[in-house]
Amino acid sequence: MAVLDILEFPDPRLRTEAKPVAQVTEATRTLIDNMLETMYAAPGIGLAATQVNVHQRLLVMDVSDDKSKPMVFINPEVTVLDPEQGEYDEGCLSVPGFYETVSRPQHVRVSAVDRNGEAFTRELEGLAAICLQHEIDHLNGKLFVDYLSPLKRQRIRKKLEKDQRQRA
Ligand code: QAP
Ligand code: CO
Repeated sequence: MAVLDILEFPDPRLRTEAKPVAQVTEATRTLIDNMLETMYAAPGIGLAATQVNVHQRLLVMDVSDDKSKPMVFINPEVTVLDPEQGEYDEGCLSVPGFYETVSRPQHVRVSAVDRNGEAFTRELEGLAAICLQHEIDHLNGKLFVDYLSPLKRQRIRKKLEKDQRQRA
């Protein structure tokens, strides 16, 4: 297994729309394992393939307290079950050091394919529902900073560009 490099805002590759996974193969499972290792190493609770510069519709999450419940969603499709929105202070491994309040539906149903290529459907609530929607946004080239005011987004961009220049 391997820890992968994570793209950081405002890298334009984060704006790529990911393509559906046509077939779940050994290579897909290796990517999933590497994404889980990358997420746990960070540490984070969710990671989309887009963030590791793989533009396939695939994401991993683990919102359990003891990091014992990895979840994998391939070609996920979400239906909102309760349109009531809740606020949560979201962060993102591609926007390190920043947490801002975002509103999203708190109760969704997701249909997806698992690591064995089997279709499944489940309902998610609370943080899991929020995290899933955040990760699906990545697959559509969208970031949580897109929900903030242009001024806040600009401030975050300037700070991260500076950090990235200092590291280069
Ligand atoms: C997405 O984000 C998420 O800034 C997953 O310095 C987060 O795992 C959805 C992280 C919150 C909903 C609520 C962020 C790690 C991890 C940072 C993450 C950082 C180190 C973010
Ligand atoms: Co993110």
